[in-house]
Amino acid sequence: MTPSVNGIKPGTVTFEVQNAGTQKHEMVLVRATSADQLPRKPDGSIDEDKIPTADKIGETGELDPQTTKKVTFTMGAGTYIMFCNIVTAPPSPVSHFHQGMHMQFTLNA
Ligand SMILES: [Cu+2]
Repeated sequence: MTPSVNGIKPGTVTFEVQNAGTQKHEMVLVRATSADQLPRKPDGSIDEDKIPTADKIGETGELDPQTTKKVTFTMGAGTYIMFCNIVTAPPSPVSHFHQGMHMQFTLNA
């Protein structure tokens, strides 16, 4: 993930999310102080049900390869983690989060 978040301010923020890869991805946005503190499932993905509702900002849903989606969220000042929470199907499930598909940024008022 390579977000362009420099210079954005709290308020209404629009992300143009591009899946430049060859498999499905998504972008989930939560308020959190670090990726390490997010609740995990045994498969290495994030247990989104355990994240407080107030900290869940939004998500794109699954994006097919080579597609783009615009999503708009209302965001206050704070630290955020964006991540892909897809786990590829068995027989060899791989958590994209566990593979490092996450990125932290901060919005300063
Ligand atoms: Cu992914």
